[in-house]
Amino acid sequence: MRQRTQVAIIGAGPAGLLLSQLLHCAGIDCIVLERRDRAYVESRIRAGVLEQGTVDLLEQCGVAARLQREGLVHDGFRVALDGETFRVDMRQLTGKAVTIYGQTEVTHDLIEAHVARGAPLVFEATDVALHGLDGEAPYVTYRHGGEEHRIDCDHVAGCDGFHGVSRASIPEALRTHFERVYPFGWLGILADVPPCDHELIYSNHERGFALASMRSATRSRYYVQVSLDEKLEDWPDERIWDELAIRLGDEAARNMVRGPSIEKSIAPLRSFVSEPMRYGRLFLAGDAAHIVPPTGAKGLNLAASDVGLLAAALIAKHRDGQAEPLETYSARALSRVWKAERFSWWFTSLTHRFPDMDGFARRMQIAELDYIRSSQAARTVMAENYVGLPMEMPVLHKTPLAA
Ligand code: RFL
Ligand code: PHB
Repeated sequence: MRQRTQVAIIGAGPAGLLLSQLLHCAGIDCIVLERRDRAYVESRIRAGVLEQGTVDLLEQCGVAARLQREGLVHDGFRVALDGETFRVDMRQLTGKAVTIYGQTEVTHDLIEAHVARGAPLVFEATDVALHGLDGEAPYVTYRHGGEEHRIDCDHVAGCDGFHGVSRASIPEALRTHFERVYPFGWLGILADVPPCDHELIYSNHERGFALASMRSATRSRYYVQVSLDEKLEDWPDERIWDELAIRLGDEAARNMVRGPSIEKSIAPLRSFVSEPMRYGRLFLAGDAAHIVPPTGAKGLNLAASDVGLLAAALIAKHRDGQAEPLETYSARALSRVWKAERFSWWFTSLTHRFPDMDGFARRMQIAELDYIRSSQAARTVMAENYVGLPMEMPVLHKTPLAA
């Protein structure tokens, strides 16, 4: 079957789904192709912290009703050093806050919005291949339901994550990769128990990093740093709770409610950027172009900020005939990406135990944490990055001309 659309979007993660929803609101046609089935896409447990800019984008395209009802607004977070905590008051330091709302919920709401408007969203699209990206008439081929399909389009948005086909479609000689692979991972546990604190706790402990997070008032998400050779089967729930109780400190341990895990997994940590984020008529957004370690809660938010920029640029081109925003998309996106990479790398380095860490390196961490605790200027820098640097918002509707 052969189809035509303005923008072919590869990947139905948060980046692809949000882009499609924003373009739809601006009256631009697109088709989303996703390799997995809907249940799989909706069940991946990942991010939990939304910057205000991400919430604004979701609001702008009409998918924030449940988020407004159920999201938890957090004005601050805690940082612990060997069990002693201090608070970073984001609201007081920056006037902004973050919203706790799971990536699974964001994805679910976006898919529901697509289904409700009968938008073209193809799950289980296999063998997706991109063609003619450096010319005037790009097209995408894929298999679905045992048939070959072809979509002719004006632009392709590569929103297919780190392992997708989009970045790999850019000739190797034209892309440069920058990478740090960390010598540890995060073991995450999700449980239907109330959180141990009303805010998140990021803990630097002699035994390694730990994080107390949540999805709601009755669902908790915790992480402990583990070495890369650890096996999930060596971490029964009780061992994780015991380790959390040690690393998060006495107060958190006292308030921690233990319960059976409903999800448990180990994720490696990586910093990665591929430059540029454009090749001809292909534009990359989200994890397809960059990865951050989860410490700064930036991955999903960076995907959203790329998409805000890309939507604005595609709207400028398709609706107003302006080419310049698309021409400069990669450079503008990368300038924000690198700042989030820097923050995520810094926060990871400050809070984790590195295998080669000597007494000097440990004391540097302690001194820096103590400095942040005692300096409002330092806490302001941290809070400003955590709540998110400014994002560009696309204008979805033309302002009516004054009568
Ligand atoms: P995704 O979510 O990986 O979606 C890409 C989609 O593309 C599909 N795909 C293909 N489709 C068609 N053809 C192909 N050839 C395809 N190849 C792949 C995939 O099936 C998938 O559906 O990328 P996207 O949309 O860019 O979104 C990025 C975010 O998912 C990611 O950055 C965050 O989850 C990172 N992250 C966090 N980010 C935050 O902002 N705050 C957090 O608190 C946070 N915590 C986390 C995280 C990531 C984690 N893990 C597991 C990596 C915590 C963890 C543990
Ligand atoms: C989460 O709740 O999954 C979460 C929260 C904050 C982070 C990373 C992950 O920095």
